[in-house]
Amino acid sequence: MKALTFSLFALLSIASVRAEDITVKVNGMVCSLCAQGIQKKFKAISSVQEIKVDLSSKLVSIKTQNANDLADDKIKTIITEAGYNVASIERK
Ligand SMILES: [Cu+2]
Repeated sequence: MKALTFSLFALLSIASVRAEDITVKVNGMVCSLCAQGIQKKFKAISSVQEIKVDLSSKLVSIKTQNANDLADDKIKTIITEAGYNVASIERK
């Protein structure tokens, strides 16, 4: 029983420190300047390890250091203040 409890604890610890991939679908991005502006805003956040913007699929891919580093609300605020709209947010 002790061993099981320990394994569960170990698993949970790993889960909480693992990197997270967030895919945000953004409406309104039309050119590379839009993409660069969004990239810049997310690069300024210390927990963001990688940020990629794909204009043709309208997807912004963000990799954070830990799961839950970047809340949906925060993502929506950044995108909305930059002048675009969040269509969906997916995490894995
Ligand atoms: Cu643009």
